[in-house]
Parts: sequence; structure tokens; C-alpha cells
Amino acid sequence: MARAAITNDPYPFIPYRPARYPEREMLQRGREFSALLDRRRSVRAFSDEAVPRECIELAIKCANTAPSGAHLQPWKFAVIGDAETKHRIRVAAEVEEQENYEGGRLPPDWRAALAPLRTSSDKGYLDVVPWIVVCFAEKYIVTPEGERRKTYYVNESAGIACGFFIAALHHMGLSTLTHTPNPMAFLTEICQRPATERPYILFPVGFAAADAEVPDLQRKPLDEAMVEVPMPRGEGHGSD
Ligand code: IYR
Repeated sequence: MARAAITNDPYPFIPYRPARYPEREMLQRGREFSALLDRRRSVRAFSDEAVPRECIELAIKCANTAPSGAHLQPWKFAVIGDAETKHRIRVAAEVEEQENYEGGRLPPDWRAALAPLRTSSDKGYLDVVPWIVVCFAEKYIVTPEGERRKTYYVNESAGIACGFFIAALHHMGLSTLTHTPNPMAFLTEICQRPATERPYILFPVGFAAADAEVPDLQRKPLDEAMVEVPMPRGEGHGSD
């Protein structure tokens, strides 16, 4: 497997010359990318329309470009397209979520935070979507020689990979939901993954239903997302 070679061998260093654009074009590209991402919404109402498997493969290829701790790429994306396995996942997710919503496992503050989103223990969309993709985070990787290697920054790495995955789906006109049916241990068994991996995020993937609705959420404004760090007192000047 290529990765084992990568993790043991020193790398040659090769030139890297990323594309450069005139300033106007940089801004134009930034605005367009921002507008594209701003049109993405988490979806809970899906169409059962088929989605080519290659779209899923491409989204995982995009995820697989994510930076990762020591380049150990501690993720696996399990792909499920058959109705029986999707249904098993739905049933198991609903068992956990019924305990959360109806059984009182969700603390009151959490329930209150979710109320405006109208989420519930009904995860019917897991039967409807053409694909379910489960990202597993690898606590260890196993080399072809059977040697266990610890991975680093697993949450950060898998989280960034999932972000790329979500963006790639959206770019293709597909929708998903960042779903973490809690606890998620049942996914290890259903997806037949080893104990070195931990279920991280479950993604139903498909086209949004023709009549899908989403809450009219607003993104927080830039001046709340971005803060200026004050210059140290009595020191230097800005760069312009
Ligand atoms: N996992 C539950 C609850 C849930 C929690 C958060 I935080 C959300 O943003 C949405 C749902 C569920 O899937 O319903």
C-alpha cells in the first residue's frame, strides 16, 4: 500500500509553484468561491433519485487531499449504497436518537438549542438517499507488515477532510447532512470496520428533495467571524 511506503520513507523535496493570479482575479475567485459555499445548506429532505457512484468517488478524492498530522491521512470513507444496509443504519440511528429525544438523554439546554432546527429522532432520510458515506477516523494505521502506527491530530485531520468532502458534494450540486447519531458505535459493526477506527461523521448524500425546506439561518457577519489582533503597544507599524 502506497501510504505505508510514504510513512516510512524520507521524501524527496520537489518544486512547488502554485498558480498566481493578478489581484483583480484573486478577489474575483475569492468572491465566487465564497458565494458558492454560501449557497450550501445542510439538508434533511432528500430525493431518492440515483447519484452516480463516480460523484461519491470524486468527493472522497477531494477529501483525500486534506492536510493531515504527519501526513498519515487518518481517515477512511465507508460507502453504502444498498437498501438493506442503509435501513440497518437508519434503524440503529433511530434507536439512539429516540433515547436522545424521547428518552431524555439530551440535556434541556441542548434540546432547546436544537428546537429551531426542527430535528427529531426520525431519520427516514437514511432510507431515502442513494448513498450513505461514513467517515471513520483512524486512531492507528496498520502497515502491510501488520505494524500499528499511531496517528496524530486525528480530529483535526478527519475534520478538514470532511470539510473538503462536504464542499466537493456541494460543488457537484449534491446535498448532505453532517450527521453524528450519538453514540455512533453501531457504525463500526454495520460497516465492518476494525477497532483501530472510530466512526466520526455520517453523511447521507443525494439530491435535495424538490420540496426541501431549510431554516432561514444567517451566517454570522464577517466582523464577528474575524477579529483584528491589536498591535503590541508602542511597537512597529502595519505593513501598509
Ligand atoms: N444527533 C442528534 C442531535 C443533533 C445535535 C446537533 I449539535 C445538531 O446540530 C443536530 C442534531 C440528531 O442527529 O438529531
